[in-house]
Amino acid sequence: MINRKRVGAMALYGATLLLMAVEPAAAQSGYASTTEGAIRGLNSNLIYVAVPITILVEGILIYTVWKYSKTDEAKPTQENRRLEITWTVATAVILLFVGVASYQVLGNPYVAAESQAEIPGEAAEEIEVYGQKYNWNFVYRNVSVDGASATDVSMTNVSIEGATVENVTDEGIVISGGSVSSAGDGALDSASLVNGTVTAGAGNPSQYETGEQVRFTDVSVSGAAIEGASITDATVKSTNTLVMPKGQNIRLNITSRDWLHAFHVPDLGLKQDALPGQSNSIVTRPTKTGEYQLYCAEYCGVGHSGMLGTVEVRSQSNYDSWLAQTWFSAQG
Ligand SMILES: [Cu+2]
Repeated sequence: MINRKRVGAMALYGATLLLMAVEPAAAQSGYASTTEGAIRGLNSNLIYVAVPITILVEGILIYTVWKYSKTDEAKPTQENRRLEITWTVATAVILLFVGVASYQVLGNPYVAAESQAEIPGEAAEEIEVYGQKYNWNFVYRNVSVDGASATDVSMTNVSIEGATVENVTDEGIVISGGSVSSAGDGALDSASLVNGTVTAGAGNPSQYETGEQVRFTDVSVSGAAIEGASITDATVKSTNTLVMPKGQNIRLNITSRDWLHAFHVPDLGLKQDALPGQSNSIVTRPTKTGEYQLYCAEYCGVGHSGMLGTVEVRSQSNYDSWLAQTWFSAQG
């Protein structure tokens, strides 16, 4: 019943399975994040195992039904120790493969829930995620951006140096050029103002003439275009749109402001409970730019089905300009 060829084939199959188990990273390319790659890679590795087994078992079953369907006198089954040992060992090898492969993915820092483990590559960028009835809020802390541009900027509490007066209107003084710095929270270190309207408060001259070079302190700016902005230690916020840079490790610290929600982005392989009073982390590295659907995956009330969001994965430079534009937009 059992011969050398069969033992050889079994050993080869087992060795292949174990080889695949130790190299799950090979299946990672083409996925939208490292997390999705690890999870779907495991799934396809298990399919490589399951499909041949299914074909083998079904094949034997169909062959047996066909071959013995016309036998009038059925003979009792004889004990076959070698066959029994073969299927026991084969099953053990398969289970070992499933165990090793699964353990590697479950222990992977991009997959493990509550991961505080060291992640490969550079330090992770941290984004706070807040679930609440019925939307998602995101807070990006310690944001530093250099050389960013923004349009339609409104700011208060800024100083402007070396600007030229273009016009004086009822709204304020239209200026061009000049370097801007923030007298407020210090997040804006410097920037060039291309044009904009300023409202000069107390401490500034009351009369301005066209063509005059001016210096303002503590003024409000509206409708300005900004270039070359250097922002440090800023806090940026967004609602229902989570923006992440491609190719960077991101740690999402997920919590809730009221009760149970769950952060779920299937196409990035991300899922984590949002619990009040507790921060659950997941780490990932997006590998493809694009938009991905975010769901709340924990029934949380009448607005649950509408508790949706978008995850935008952008290139690093695109991400930086988004951070700057969003920060400037929040200053007015
Ligand atoms: Cu919810």
